[in-house]
Amino acid sequence: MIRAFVALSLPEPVLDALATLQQGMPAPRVVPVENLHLTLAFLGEVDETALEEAHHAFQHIAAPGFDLRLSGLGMFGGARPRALYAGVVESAPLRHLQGKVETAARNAGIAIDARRFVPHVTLARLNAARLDKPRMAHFMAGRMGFSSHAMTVTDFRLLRSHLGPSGASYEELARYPLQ
Ligand code: 3AM
Repeated sequence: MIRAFVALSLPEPVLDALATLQQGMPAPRVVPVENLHLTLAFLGEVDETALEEAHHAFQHIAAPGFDLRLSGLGMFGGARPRALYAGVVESAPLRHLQGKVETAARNAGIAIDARRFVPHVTLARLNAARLDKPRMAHFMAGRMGFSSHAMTVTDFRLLRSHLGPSGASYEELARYPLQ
């Protein structure tokens, strides 16, 4: 079985801005800069045949390239925060592409989470029990105005996730150009 997901990679200037944003973050597990990405669909643990089929479907996705900008900060998990992320400025072409990726994966027999897509770039994973809430609130308040440069999205990627004791490492399996 292969643990895989589909994501957008981020250009160097945006990665630099996110690395700066991560400085001093009161979080136990800050995502290493080489792992920062914008997930379009988490495929989960899939067998090679299903992945091959999904890959074939992704190759046939026709969608235009587009510009995107990251903005603001948010947390997932409600009362039990589990991740801190950079938000994404609302983008119809991003939603269009994400919908196509999700449909292609489903048509290949892969069960995708039915929850509404919330575009984000995870910056740190949190431990709710050990979170210093006042410190985090202060950290976030000072950085809510965060905004990245616009970036041009020209492709999306199929990534394999290797889980290890020191966190995940990602391996690029395929790259799909946009029009
Ligand atoms: O884009 P981020 O980093 O937020 O959290 C995992 C990561 O998302 C997510 O897939 C991305 C690549 O690992 N992920 C992991 N397990 C998941 C699951 N069971 C999941 N997303 C949904 N359901």
